[in-house]
Amino acid sequence: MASKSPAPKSSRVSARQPDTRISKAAPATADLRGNGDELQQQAGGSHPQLTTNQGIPVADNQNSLKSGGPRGPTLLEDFILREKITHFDHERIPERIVHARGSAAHGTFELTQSLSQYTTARILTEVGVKTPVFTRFSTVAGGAGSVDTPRDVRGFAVKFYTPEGNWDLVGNNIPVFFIQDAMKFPDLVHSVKMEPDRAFPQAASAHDTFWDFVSLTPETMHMIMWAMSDRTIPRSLRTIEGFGVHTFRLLDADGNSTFVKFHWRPVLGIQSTVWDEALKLQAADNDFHRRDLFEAIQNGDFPAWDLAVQLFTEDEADAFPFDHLDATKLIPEELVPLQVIGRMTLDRWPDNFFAETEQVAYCPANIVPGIDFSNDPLLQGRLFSYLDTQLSRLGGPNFHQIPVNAPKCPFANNQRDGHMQMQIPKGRVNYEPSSLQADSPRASREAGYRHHATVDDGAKGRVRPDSFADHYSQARLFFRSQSEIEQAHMASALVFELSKVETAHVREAVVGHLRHVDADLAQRVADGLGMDALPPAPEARVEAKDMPLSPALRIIDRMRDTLQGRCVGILVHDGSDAGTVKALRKAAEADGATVKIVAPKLGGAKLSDGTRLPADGQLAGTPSTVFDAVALVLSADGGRQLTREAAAVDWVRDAFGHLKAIAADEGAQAVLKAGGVKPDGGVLSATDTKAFIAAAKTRQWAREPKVRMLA
Ligand code: HDE
Repeated sequence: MASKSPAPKSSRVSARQPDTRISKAAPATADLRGNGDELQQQAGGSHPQLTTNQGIPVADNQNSLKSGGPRGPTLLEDFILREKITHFDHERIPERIVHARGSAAHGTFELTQSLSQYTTARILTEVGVKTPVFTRFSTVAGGAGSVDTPRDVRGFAVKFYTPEGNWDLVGNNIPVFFIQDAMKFPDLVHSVKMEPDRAFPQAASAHDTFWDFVSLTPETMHMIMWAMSDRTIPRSLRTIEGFGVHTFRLLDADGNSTFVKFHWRPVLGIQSTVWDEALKLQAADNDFHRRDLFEAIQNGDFPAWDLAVQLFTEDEADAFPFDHLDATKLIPEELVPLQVIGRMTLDRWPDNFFAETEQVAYCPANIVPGIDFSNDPLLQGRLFSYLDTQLSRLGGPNFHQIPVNAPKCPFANNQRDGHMQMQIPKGRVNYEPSSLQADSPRASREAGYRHHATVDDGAKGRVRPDSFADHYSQARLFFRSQSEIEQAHMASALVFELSKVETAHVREAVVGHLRHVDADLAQRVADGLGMDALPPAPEARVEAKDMPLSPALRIIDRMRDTLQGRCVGILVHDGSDAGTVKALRKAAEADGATVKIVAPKLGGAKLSDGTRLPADGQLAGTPSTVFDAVALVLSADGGRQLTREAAAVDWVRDAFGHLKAIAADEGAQAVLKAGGVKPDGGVLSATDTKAFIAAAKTRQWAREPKVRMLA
């Protein structure tokens, strides 16, 4: 097209003074040489015409339009360049103030047990129906470009596209929260985000402002116990639990209410990392969790979670020794058992990260008939916040029309216009009541959303109920319910975090609170910090009470011994024994593991039988931190060579330190020795595949005291 246009004046001028360094024959009109066609041969297939956003076909997507020959100035007239750059300039939208970094997937939810006795919600009563879902997992504190494995709470947000509208269950992987009242949320978040004057640390709670806030806000203590547990350093997104956190209501056809708490249980079971491993993963693979979820779905290894509920009446709630409206409290499973009612399976990675994962807008206020809110003051604040933040994040009131946010059932009302209106409403009626148009939408009492007729008759006031005043009993319950090893991890996590706090009085104040939680814990943390004496405990409004312990709150005991969802790395070099590699791979894959080959060069290794085994990862870029168990199959010469390769020595040192099973053959012993690996039940012969597979299904917890000084 452009070549047919007459030569612009400026070009004609420059054509008289051609740039001799490039070509004397520089054409006077737009030049299509080098328009990139020659670069694009490899893709094959048939490609649609590249156009501008106005549909104008583009002839050259490599060169801007210049006047005065190839080295002349670019013309403002170049509407193709301007449109392309302008669009690019606006490609970013504000990231979420919290939960900015996330990964998501499409899937379905299938109800297996009807709750029709308690609710009219079709999503909770129609057994066997597959409801589409979109689920986004996130870290909380870091920015969108931060890493996947900091110590942090994980968001677990599910959008159910039900036939009665979208229901968003916007939860976390921890069943309680830091604060009780929405009024404190901006303070909490400001304190944990990077400090405002220095703009660090990124994606970390280990700094003064966060612990300052904690030390002055005792209601955080229960959540702090969870945050310091291995729950916040998960192995993968596929192995986290999810919780709706707040108490919600289910409503039957007569408007009767039953309280409900929602839980997601990963079918793979819970798995966590150890802290040193989580730290090193930040260097090994920023996208560790995102990549794991992506690869699992691409491989057809679809992650799944059971949805379970805890149901209880108002009378039962009144008898609890805590307030079910307080989001810093959980309801022990031993008190109200969980009932599994369905399963969510994630089976499709989004086609486009921005369009779906970034633009998805969850809102706890998106709720369907038959489910209702409770008076939890944290929940009530959330009902306002999400829509409000999305108005600025997504630029206007029509973001519900973005495909990932739009309901999959018909929706109609008289809301009109606004930025980015994508629909073209027909007719003259955009109001109600109206009598002019037969198909204008009307409300209906039968199908419409009904609220629970809650009666609240107290006085107005900015108050916190007395029933919210016990900040330590459940913190104690959680800590004391953990296994010994988990308690040691928690104490060590507290020591790590507080060691990053520069201000002595903040460290002391936190340890003071810990005395209310558990005297032994406080002492261990004080010792770990090198304190000479225990700081005083602050006055507690309500002293901690001992509650019956809840073993269901542990995770190490509850981890499934399995290779499903786990990855085994095999380190090879030229001369590695082909039979051993083959047998290890076969055994690990038979048990459900993914196997990856690591070699000094990506081209792989020439094995003992002369075959070449390509590597999935180059040794220097594939540390053992990314695997759950490792094997080394090396010839004597290969082993000797790798003792001089720091990446190989670190490979075994870290695998050992991270409590992983290690299989090694004769040739690999030299590397084990160089890495300081001491024989134990988790260090096995590479030819004893059975023993290795058994050990690879779990971590070698008994090894931990030998490799780490835990608090
Ligand atoms: Fe959120 N939260 N939150 N939150 N939250 C947001 O909404 C907020 C809370 C949770 O993958 C924001 O669209 C307030 C508890 C998840 O897109 C914002 C309060 C729980 C996600 C917001 C809370 C959550 C968010 C930021 C206290 C667990 C990510 C961007 C009153 C039950 C959803 C956005 C996704 C996101 C506000 C407390 C979970 C600012 C005011 C408790 C999983 O609206």
